[in-house]
Amino acid sequence: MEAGLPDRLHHTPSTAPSGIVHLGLGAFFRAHGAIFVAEAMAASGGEWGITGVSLQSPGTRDKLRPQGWAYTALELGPDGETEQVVTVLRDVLVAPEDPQAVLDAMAAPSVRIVSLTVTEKGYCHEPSTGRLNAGHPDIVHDLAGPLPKSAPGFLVRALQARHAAGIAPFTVLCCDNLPENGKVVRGVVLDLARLIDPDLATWIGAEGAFPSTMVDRIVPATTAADLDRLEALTGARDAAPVMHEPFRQWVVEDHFVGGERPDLGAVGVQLVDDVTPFEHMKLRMLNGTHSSLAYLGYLAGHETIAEVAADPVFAQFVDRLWKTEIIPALTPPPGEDLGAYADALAARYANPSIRHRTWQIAMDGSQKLPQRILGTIAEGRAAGRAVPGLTLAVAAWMRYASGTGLDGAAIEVKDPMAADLATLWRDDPAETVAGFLRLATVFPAALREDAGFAADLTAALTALQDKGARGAVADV
Ligand code: CS2
Repeated sequence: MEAGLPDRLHHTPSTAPSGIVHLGLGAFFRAHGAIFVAEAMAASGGEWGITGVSLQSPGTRDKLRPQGWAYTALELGPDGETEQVVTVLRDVLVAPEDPQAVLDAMAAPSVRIVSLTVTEKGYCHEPSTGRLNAGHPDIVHDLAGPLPKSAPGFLVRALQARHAAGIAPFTVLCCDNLPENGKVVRGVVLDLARLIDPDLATWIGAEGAFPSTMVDRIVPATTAADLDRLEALTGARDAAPVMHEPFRQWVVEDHFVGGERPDLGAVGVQLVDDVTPFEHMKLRMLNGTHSSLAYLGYLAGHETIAEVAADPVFAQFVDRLWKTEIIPALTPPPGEDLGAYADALAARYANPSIRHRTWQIAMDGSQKLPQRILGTIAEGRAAGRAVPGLTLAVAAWMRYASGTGLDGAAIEVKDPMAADLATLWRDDPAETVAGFLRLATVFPAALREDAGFAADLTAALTALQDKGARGAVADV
């Protein structure tokens, strides 16, 4: 053990005011955006320390507080591990305990950016349309009083406080895996603001900034075994470290209120005018195959993506998804070669040091499928291109969402629509498919009304039942 290592986890945080408030302080942000911001400050200065906000539970705050908000980020390479201590957090707040403290932090003049990783479901929007779901219980709550629960509620009420105090709005920097994520969050914020105060909505629309971003780094959930391994490696017991792969990418539209942002360009962030082609590439090539491998791999008995990638039947399947079903529907972003991107993804999936559970990726399928898989299927079908692999992945999601695996074992389905989805399973695959295709918040109209798609999905579901997941994958 090196002398002094444990002390690094008893950091004394800076008392300088934060420049960023981050909503949704999960492992992903701590292993991605927070590290980029820390590096940008180290490279070029600026007061960009971060106040993290947990929107649900106090766990992360309670673990990080005794460490002065410092934590270890452990990079898991195929050939070894590298650790660094990240000290960019200045404070952590827990929204349900004190929503006013969160609003006060967001309304502080020093704060120029509010970034978010609140997962797809955190925007309270309808995945198939991108509009605010005004009937969402948290939105109903947020309309009824000034202390919000939802992420859109916090954004609108904090912007309202800034407007009243004559302070410029903050830039809203969405870092979730949604297509045109800046536009989505702008849309829900304006929809909600209009319901509260139309003048506020006009001000936000005119003065605010909602750059879209593409974020990428594989960050599996930290396990108890990780905590022990890290302690053996460093001699320090970190209560809340994060685990991540070496690869990282962040593409950001350079549109910030007053041009105020950390010097992200100095640390490898790609600042672009239009992030859309990068988002499509990443959401469809990475997340689309991640979800496909998660449902099919889980049903085949594979616990992690690395295990799936090591199975030659699945390796060939994912290669086919990229080359024949996904890439043909994409426009390459400037400077990217999609074939090389696919090869790099295959290597990232195969990294044996990353234990990314299929079950973790399978979560929240109803919120993820539209942008990851269903858009590619709809465009492929409209262009007369066969998409049997992605169709099989949708069938696997339906089986997964039924709550019972192909082996008859119960599945713990985590999804905001889990209860509804569980009622859709029938003995007759055609009836199951018909029930799922009525889900207007998940399936775009083009697929709901496509009898050919219903027939292909029914055949895929039948193949899964008859041949098992691995057998059906082998026969695509
Ligand atoms: C994964 C993503 O859990 C999931 O749904 O597909 O978290 C994925 O690992 C990241 O988007 C990679 O950047």
